[in-house]
Amino acid sequence: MAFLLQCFKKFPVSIVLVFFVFSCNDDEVGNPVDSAAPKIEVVSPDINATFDSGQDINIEINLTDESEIISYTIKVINSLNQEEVYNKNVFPANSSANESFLLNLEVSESTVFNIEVKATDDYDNVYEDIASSFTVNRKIGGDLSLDFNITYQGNPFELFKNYDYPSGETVYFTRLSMYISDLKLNNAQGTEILKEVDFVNMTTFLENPPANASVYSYLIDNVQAGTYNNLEFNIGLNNELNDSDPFTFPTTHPLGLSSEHWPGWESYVFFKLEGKLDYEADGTFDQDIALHIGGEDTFRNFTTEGAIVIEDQGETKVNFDLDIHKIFVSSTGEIYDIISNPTIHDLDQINEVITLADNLENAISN
Ligand SMILES: [Ca+2]
Ligand SMILES: [Ca+2]
Repeated sequence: MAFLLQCFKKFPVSIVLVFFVFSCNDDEVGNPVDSAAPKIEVVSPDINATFDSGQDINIEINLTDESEIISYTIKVINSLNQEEVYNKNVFPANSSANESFLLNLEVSESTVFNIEVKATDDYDNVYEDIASSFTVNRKIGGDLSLDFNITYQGNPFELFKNYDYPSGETVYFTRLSMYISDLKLNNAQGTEILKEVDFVNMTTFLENPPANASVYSYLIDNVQAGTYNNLEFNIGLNNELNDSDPFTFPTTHPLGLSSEHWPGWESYVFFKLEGKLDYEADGTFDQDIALHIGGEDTFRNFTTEGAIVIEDQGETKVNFDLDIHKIFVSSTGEIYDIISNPTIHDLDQINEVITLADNLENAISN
């Protein structure tokens, strides 16, 4: 109002009116004729409707106002982790609007989703609320946990802890990571593919594992219930996956991790065990260790024995032992020469890589 009074003081009325029409926003002066916020009607789904994971959900919302809706935002938010699964902002400049879209949501536990709407009319009246909610139930099936009990000569394995190397040196380790691929369950009816490829980095877990045992659990949700003859996976990538170019994948994809790819070998690094070596076991660590496995045909297949039963809504564990010490000693007792080949970084070390891959195969048992 002070601004308007200024207008009247300075200019003749006719000029002020023209000035007023072009420069003074109509919702800032006089008495608003509209004091009600826009009205929101969620046509679909019904309030508190329930859906199955992976089922199409049709969402339809009508917005109306006695004047004009200048903007609205519709968000659908996962109430458990606050993730926005839908977010749209519109400037309709109309007294009504309709928003209709399809969502397909997959969840591993029963989850409430909130439809949050904010709508503003041209008198600055605002509707901002949860307009409706619905629930998505978890998929039918069970959880499968691959539990790797990681040891060094029978003791729980952890990083930054000194161990005796089989030829008398002292070692400690700083990193353990691997690719797994073609993870599947087999039975007479066929094959249930659980994971084509994944990058499993155990490093953080092994820096500070539980005191009693270093059991790393790799969890797969929503596995089709049934009785399976065995579970199968590779450590490393089959040759076809290994021909991938990391730069053609997003960095969130396991094959998009360029730091896990060796351009010189045209291969991903299937397995990384890194640390330090103390030659004389005198307390001073002298040499970096980087035992990397990769290259064509150096992936290794693991197949479990005994039936695996997946119960709907249940959790099934499959136990593996991984003895790190066995990576350095072959099944015939030959010790890996860590003094000559503490790091793998050259194409002419393929024999050492194959030795390590074979030893790794022998180090994992089910
Ligand atoms: Ca209104
Ligand atoms: Ca030393």
